[in-house]
Amino acid sequence: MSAAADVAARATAGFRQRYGGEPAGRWAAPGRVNLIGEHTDYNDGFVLPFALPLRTVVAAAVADDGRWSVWSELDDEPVEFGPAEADEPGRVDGWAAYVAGVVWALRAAGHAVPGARLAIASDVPVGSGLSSSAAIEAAVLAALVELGGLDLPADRWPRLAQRAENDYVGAPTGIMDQSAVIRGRPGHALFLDCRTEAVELIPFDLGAAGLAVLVIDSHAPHRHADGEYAARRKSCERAAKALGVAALRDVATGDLEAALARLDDAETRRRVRHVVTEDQRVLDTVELLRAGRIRDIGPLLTASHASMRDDFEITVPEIDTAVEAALAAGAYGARMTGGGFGGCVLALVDADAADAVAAAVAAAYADRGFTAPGTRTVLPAGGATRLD
Ligand code: GAF
Repeated sequence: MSAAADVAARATAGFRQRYGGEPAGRWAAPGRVNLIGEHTDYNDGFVLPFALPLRTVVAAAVADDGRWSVWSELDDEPVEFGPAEADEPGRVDGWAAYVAGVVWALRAAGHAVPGARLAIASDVPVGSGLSSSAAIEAAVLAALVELGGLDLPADRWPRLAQRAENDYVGAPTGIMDQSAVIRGRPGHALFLDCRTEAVELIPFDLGAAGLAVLVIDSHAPHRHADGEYAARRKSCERAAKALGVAALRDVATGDLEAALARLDDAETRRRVRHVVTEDQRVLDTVELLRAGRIRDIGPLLTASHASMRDDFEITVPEIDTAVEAALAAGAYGARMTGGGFGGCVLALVDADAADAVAAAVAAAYADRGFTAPGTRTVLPAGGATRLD
């Protein structure tokens, strides 16, 4: 059985075991990596993520009592909640908060959400920075929209799922992850303008170019990731205010030096420099990909990493070690992907060199006494969908 079929079978088996009977359908949403454009989304800037072939599957059916019951492989017993808990952000916590958050966001937008029984299985690793939470949000959203016959076109799902995360769960994230896992398409990276939500699918045919993206899970524990993320976001918002712009996206690359000269503390200058240069690197990467020059994006990926390490200060030793080892082993470029303080690194490599690069990273980890990394090659996959 393929990995995708296996996770779907696990969701169905979970449904039958917990609730009895058959689900009305199964809906899936993937994890994501971000090729480039980190911490630019909440600055109204540009990102270039793609959906992963790792998926979360929800097997679901309407519940006539108007309540929600949700089981996942992460727990033995289902979590249950009704409209009262769903309408009060924070009342449901843990992984089930992402489900309650979607119910809340739908109801807050005026939709008549049907009660439902849901069973969730997933191949998206939790805590690796591959957006396991956005995958849950998107799969549950797809299920509830269809079960309830709700009038909600898919291009409005990312903002709604983001509200679930921001306002119900309480994580001040941007719109990248939800967009990637909903709007991603096979063979393409998703070039997203986070201000307008305009999307362009950029062909990213690694196989035809003899290339691979190696995703290296640093297995580094997330250290204070939530607080540090919120602090970075606040710092960017303060800087935008000080510069008299709506968001840092409005600082043009050519105006960066003048803008930096107007800021009086060095840390804020570093934060602003990261965001403004990172937006430009996304645009440059898109230009190269449009021209079919995939290998040439390598230096931009590596420059993005240096900017996250030195200016945004969101990397950790395990992450920097993975990047350095991958580059030393011949990767065209490598960078941390996601919010930071752990999570994954991606490296652009020749397909036939992927194993050697993975082995070099593992050896560097062993030398430094780090927990062994996880490695896998990935291709861009499709976004949230109904399976059957
Ligand atoms: C996390 C957030 F959820 C995204 O919105 C984004 O800000 C990312 O970190 C950093 O680019 O994944």
